[in-house]
Amino acid sequence: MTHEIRETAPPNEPENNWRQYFKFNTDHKAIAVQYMVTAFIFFLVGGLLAMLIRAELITPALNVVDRPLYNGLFTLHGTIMIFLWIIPFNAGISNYLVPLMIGAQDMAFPLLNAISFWMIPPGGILLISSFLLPNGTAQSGWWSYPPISLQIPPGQPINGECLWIISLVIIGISSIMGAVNFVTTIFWMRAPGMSFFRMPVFVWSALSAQLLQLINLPALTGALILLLLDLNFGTQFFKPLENGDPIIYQHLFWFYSHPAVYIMALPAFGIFAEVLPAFSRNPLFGYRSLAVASLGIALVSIFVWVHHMFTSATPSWMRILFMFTSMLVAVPTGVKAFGWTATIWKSKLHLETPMLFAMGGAAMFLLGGVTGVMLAAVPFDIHVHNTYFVVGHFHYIVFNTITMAIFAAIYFWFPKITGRMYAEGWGKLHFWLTFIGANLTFFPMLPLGLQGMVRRISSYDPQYQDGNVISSLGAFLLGVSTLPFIANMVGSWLYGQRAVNNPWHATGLEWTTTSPPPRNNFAEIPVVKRPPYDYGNPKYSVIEPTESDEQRRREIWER
Ligand code: HEM
Ligand SMILES: [Cu+2]
Repeated sequence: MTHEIRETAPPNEPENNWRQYFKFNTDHKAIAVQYMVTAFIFFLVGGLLAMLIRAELITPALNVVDRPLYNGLFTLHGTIMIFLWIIPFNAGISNYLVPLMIGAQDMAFPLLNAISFWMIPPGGILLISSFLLPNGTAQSGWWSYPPISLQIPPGQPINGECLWIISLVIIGISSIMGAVNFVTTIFWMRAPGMSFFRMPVFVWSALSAQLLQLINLPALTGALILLLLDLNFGTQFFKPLENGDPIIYQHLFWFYSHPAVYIMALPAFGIFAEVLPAFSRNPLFGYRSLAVASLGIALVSIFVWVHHMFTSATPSWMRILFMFTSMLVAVPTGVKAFGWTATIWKSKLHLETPMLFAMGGAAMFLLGGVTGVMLAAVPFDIHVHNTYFVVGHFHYIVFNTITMAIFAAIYFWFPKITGRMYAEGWGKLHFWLTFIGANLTFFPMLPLGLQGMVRRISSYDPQYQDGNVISSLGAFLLGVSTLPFIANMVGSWLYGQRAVNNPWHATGLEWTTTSPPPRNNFAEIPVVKRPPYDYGNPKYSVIEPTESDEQRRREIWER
């Protein structure tokens, strides 16, 4: 695909516009960039911790860090990647796209939006600073199960565990406020003619994910506050020796944290649904089913959390019930995967960087999903629970699928966000390093887990060394892969060629406005006359707006 180049800056490009990103700003587009860049910085920190973990695991013996520090490394790695990378990045990309895609001028509550963002950096810095405490950071994994989380590190009122809890509560409140904003925006801010079944699938996915935040996140935030009371204020909600019940914590934790898995994955599915049609120049196959499947996945995912607790003395009726519901998620998920495949089937593919990342991510989701269904089977899970098989499974999802989708999104909307083109060669280099690195890192974990290597250990039996060496080398390659990405992003934003409004010839309202869009997104409120993804369908361009569309447009303009 070739794209035309614009010679001069679009008229709306503010002078020195980088300054807007360092200020308290209520423009959803600036907030979006703030979220995404902040999340990426946390991704680099989380990645650094991962490389330390992999450096320790390259040999069976304990030789790089001591055990408490190793515990801290994997605890903060997981926490950062989930709560400071994927979730805030999704808040960022959704912030950018949702108002543009539904033809709104901003989010429903711009001030609340800015406040939600500004809670993330202090939350994250607080978390990371806990490494500096005398007894170190939290050590009980990203689940923070009691009683372990109440035992180490012990002692003084300000300890790693306490900072971990406080920072997660801050981030949690930010996400709940964000969810209120997204749901309200999608329900009430759509442009004339933008009915629910004209919304792009990305908007459906964002809606489903944010509904889950709204329904499930309060359970975790509440549980964490109880945990803090147990830790520092002498209550015994979760202390087994004092009639507390640690299993209740597990339920509250997974009641949020399984849906969290889909809060992370749904926007990625939405990204695939935008990128795959654009680069195969085909309408999205089964648009309505894919849109509704987002809600279906969200709904079922509320009822599967006990599959993380099959070995927590869970009664057998409960195991069977949750085994069934967990397998049920595969149905709407399968609808999605089928839709993506059928979209690109037999079409002429344009293999630019966003498409490579989308196809790579969607393909690797196959392995992530299939290993998930395997784990949902109780007899299988009992054998591999707490082994590297689980670590392999969820990394095929969180890295190989979701992080790949995030990169697809960054490249795809980079011209829109910055008004400049990225460098294609560097993008492709980034893709291949990432794709190869990701598989080298995470594939060996599946056989290692099946052979019995347990997770969260810093030294292991020498029989597992070969797989671990491959995995560690892959992880270092992933570290290297971010270098061309960063160089490309910074260099292209500063010196890249100017981008036209719609460099990919994509459909979707965001491509009808300038790159970057003006403060209120559109020169005039659009009236939507066509379904999304009408690639190559001339029929729709002749429908004229009706009288009531015009009326509604005037109302919005005057408000
Ligand atoms: C779609 C995106 C998915 C994501 C992001 C995801 C993510 C995760 C994560 C993070 C864990 C690890 C929890 C932990 O032990 O620390 C996990 C475990 C698990 N996943 Fe998935 N998963 C996905 C899909 C699935 C599917 C489709 C199923 C089943 C139908 C599934 C079933 C399981 C099970 C049973 C476990 C627990 C294994 C154990 O701890 O023994 N997952 N998943
Ligand atoms: Cu789960």
